[in-house]
Amino acid sequence: MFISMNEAVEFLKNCDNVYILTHQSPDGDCTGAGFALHDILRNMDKKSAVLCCDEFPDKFNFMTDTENNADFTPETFITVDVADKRLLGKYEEIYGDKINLCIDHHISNKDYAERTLLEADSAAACQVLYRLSCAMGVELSDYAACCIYTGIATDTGCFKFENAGAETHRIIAEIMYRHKLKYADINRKMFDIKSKARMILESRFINLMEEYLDNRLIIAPVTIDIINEIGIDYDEFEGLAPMTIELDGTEVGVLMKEREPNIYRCSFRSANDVNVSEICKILDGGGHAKAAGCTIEGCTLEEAKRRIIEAVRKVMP
Ligand SMILES: [Mn+2]
Repeated sequence: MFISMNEAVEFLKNCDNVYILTHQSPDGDCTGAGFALHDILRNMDKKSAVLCCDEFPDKFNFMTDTENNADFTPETFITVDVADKRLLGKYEEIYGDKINLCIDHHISNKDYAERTLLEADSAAACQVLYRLSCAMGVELSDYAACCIYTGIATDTGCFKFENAGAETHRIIAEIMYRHKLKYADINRKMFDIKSKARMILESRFINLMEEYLDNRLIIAPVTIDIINEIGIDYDEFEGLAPMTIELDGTEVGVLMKEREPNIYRCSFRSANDVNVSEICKILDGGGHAKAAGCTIEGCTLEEAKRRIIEAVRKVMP
C-alpha cells in the first residue's frame, strides 16, 4: 500500500528494533539511505541495524564504518531504495514478506511492502529520506548529511543526469549550508578514483561494445572469463554502464555483467527518449526511464543478447 509522507512519519516515530535492508550490489544511494536512516533512528533512541546480502564496497567506508550491530530481535523491517523484494538477494526468503515500510524512488516499485513511501520524481532514495527527516522535524547529524549527499550525488551521476532538478539542487544547497561536508572528497572517492583493474576494463571497453539495430543499441557483455582475466571485483562496475551510451548515435546501451555462469546482470541506459524501464519490464526487471536493470539467467550469452535486442525493438520507435 502506498502511503503519504505523514503516515511514514507516524510509522517511524512509533517503530523500534529495526532492521534496515538495502538492495544487493549496494550502491551509494541504498548505502547512504540505509546508514542515514540508521543514524536518525539511533538518535531517537531506537535500536536499528543496516543489513545487505552483499558486502558494502570499501569506498563506502566513510558511511559504513559506524556502530552497526544486528544482535537484537528485530520487530520492524524497512527497505530503502529496493523496488522489488527479489533485490534483497538471499535475504528475500527470510525478510521479503515481512517488510513493514519501503522508502523508494523507483517508478517500477512492486508495492511488496506493508507500506511504501514512493516518490518517483525524487532523484534518489536519499532525497526521499531527506524530505522525511524534515517532515519528522529531526536535525540530521553531519554524518547522516554526508550519507544523504553521497546517495544523491551517486544517483544523479554527480548532478549530471536529468533527475538532478531544482528540488535536488535546493536540498543539496540546504545540506551544504547546514552541515560540514567534504563534498569534493566524496565526489573524488565516488567518481574519480579507480583501481588499475577498472582502468584496464575501461581501456578495453570499445572492443566489448557490439552495435545492433542500426547502431542505435550498444551491448557490452563482460563475461566471467574477462572478469577473471582482468581481476576486477564486481563492486568496481559502478558507473561503468553510462559508457555504453557515450558513442554518438547510441539510443540504448546495455552493460551485461556475468555474475555467475550464465547469470547476467544487465544495466540499461537511455541516451534520449527511449524508456529503458519499459524495456526492463519486458525482461522481468525495472528501474527508471533513463537507467534500469534486469537479470537474465539460464541461457547462453547469445540467447541473452537476443532477448535484449527483441525487448529493445519492442519499445524503441
Ligand atoms: Mn536509488
